[in-house]
Amino acid sequence: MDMKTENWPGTATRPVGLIIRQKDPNNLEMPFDQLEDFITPSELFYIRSHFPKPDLDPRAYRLSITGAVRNELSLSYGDIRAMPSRTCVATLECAGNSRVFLAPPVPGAQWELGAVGNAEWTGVPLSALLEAAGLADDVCEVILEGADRGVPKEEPKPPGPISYARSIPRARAMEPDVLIAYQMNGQDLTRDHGYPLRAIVPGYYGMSSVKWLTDIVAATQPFHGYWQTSDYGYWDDSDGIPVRRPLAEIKLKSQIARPRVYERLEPGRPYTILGAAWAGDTDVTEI
Ligand SMILES: Nc1nc2c(c(=O)[nH]1)N[C@H]1C(S)=C(S)[C@@H](COP(=O)(O)O)O[C@H]1N2
Ligand SMILES: [Mo]
Repeated sequence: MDMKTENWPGTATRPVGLIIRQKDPNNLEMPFDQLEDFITPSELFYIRSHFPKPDLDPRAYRLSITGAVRNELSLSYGDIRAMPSRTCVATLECAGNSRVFLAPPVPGAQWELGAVGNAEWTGVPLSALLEAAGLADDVCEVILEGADRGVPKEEPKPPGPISYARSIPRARAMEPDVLIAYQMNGQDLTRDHGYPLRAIVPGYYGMSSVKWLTDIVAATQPFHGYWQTSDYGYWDDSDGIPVRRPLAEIKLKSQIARPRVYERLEPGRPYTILGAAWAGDTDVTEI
């Protein structure tokens, strides 16, 4: 990758900060033309929150593991920090990334290219907690629930406030890189990114990486919560009769960061095009 600044004279060489799509709750996107490295600096990492961010006191905080388990657990922040940790790099992309380019227009936050980022996450593998709790044989999904609450906007919507929650399949939950994370790029999570603890589900769109995680529930039936039916769901008609399914794996995608929109290139001068490509469960082998 060629990062020489003379290739992009109109672009600030320093990060200019996140682009505001919505304030309170914070929905901020990375100016994707500022792409520099494989790892997105935390201050340029997009923020996607459905409700105002909760202010959780790590001393009072508990993470509970309930549902179809042999031993229910209630862990403190200190308990989690004392467990063996794992660090892995994972891309988060909001399923609504690039929505602004859709024709006809689709309602929702009008993200351009920047609702995506790649960070190094540190935490405890979710599988370690599930093994300690002992999943019942018939558990099919694990529900991850956050502390943030509100009434969502899209129909059909619930009659009152609900907390943000998503489920992931049991097999995915047991994968070693699925983390209950407390650090992002070597620093404790900021409140916008889920302090004190969040899930990181590599390979899945960002909606599964539940922030401000307070409850893990082992379920013996598929979970049909709001964020996998009304929102972050799609119609799958591959079997003839369309059914509503939750979005899951990130699709293969590539984006060009530079040249930026309206950037003028000088004729006859070599120019290195810079961009990024990623995929959920498959590898990007060639661009
Ligand atoms: N509790 C909670 N977790 C959440 C959300 C939320 O609104 N509340 N938003 C989800 C969505 S849609 C995305 S794309 C990612 C964004 O993570 P980030 O804000 O750290 O970039 O968080 C997910 N986790
Ligand atoms: Mo998202």
